Amino acid sequence: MPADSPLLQAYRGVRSERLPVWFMRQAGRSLPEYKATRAGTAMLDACLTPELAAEITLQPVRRHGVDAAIFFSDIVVPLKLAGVDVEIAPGRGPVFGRPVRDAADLADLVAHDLPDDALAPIEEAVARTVAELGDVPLIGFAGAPFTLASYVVEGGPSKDQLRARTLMHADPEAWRTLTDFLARLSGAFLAAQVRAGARAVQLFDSWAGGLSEADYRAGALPASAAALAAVDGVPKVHFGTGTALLLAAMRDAGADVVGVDHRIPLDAASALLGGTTPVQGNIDPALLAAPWPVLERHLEQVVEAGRAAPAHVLNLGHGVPPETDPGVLTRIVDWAHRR
Ligand code: 1CP
Repeated sequence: MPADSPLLQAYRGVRSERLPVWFMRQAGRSLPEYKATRAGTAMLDACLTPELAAEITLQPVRRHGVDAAIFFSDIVVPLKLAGVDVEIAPGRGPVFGRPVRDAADLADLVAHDLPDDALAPIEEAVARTVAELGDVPLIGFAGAPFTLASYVVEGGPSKDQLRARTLMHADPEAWRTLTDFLARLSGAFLAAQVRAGARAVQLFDSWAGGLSEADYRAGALPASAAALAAVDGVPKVHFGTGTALLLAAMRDAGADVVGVDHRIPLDAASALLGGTTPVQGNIDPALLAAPWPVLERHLEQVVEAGRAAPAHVLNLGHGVPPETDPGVLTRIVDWAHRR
């Protein structure tokens, strides 16, 4: 039964014989089979074609034998489904046709909504994936409102989310309207994935580390909590980068498990969490390209530090870099499972 899978046990705080492992961005450009499947199809079209999304989700499970699949999609998919003008520019990321720069832009954005059957392609893709996965659990995901807002306000990827952080302080009411809207969409996206068979969810607040704890608690946490509250009955993981000072606040948003990047050892992270919260992470993605003995020493340190937490799911501190040799990922999975 998937209920007994090592991943779901760890997410509930129970250690099993097997150290569960999966990789953020395990589907994607590190895999030749992904590049072949995606050839000639725009990113968001692939996300919205159930056969393609299911196939791409399954590829890293077949190849690496990881303990979880993560649904192949993107954090901006619910916005696209609500009719917002957004595309994913190859090699760049999400780009919005009408960035939110003034009150009229905001009013235009939040007038969008998800039509009743808008999430049908997501549910179909998840159902197809789950039917093929057997005992391996599928993790559903969504973007946290702060990270989504950073793209919506900037119009695309940005280094330091400057415009979003300005808006948060300059016009708290507009900020609240924007993040409430994004929380509704991300919450609906998570709920659709769980309805269709996802056994856990992860909320990605990749850029939350740009906020102080006070700003995080006032300006980001409430909307993230609303998104997480949209699902029930499955473990919830909350992840960001540069979040050493935010780990407890991110747990307080309603998470069962906290994802940790490579900038803080897992024992220190666990101490900040009071020693009671399962953790996920935190292999430094840079070491994937190092010689195996160097990487293996790092893996030993990560797993050793992870013993401080009630349970540990081995993962990277952020996504798989596209140039990664996929053989290294398979080797890490074998290493974790042989322990
Ligand atoms: O395998 C998996 O992990 C599932 C697929 C997945 C996930 C979880 C994709 C596919 N995107 C995401 C989430 C996502 N998208 C996040 C949160 C996770 C993270 O921080 O890595 C973020 C910030 C985005 C936004 C985004 N979409 C970016 C980042 C841009 C930036 O600001 O630096 C990019 C490059 C994309 C496009 C994208 N999404 C996913 C893939 C495989 C790609 C590349 C598309 C391509 O050109 O092939």
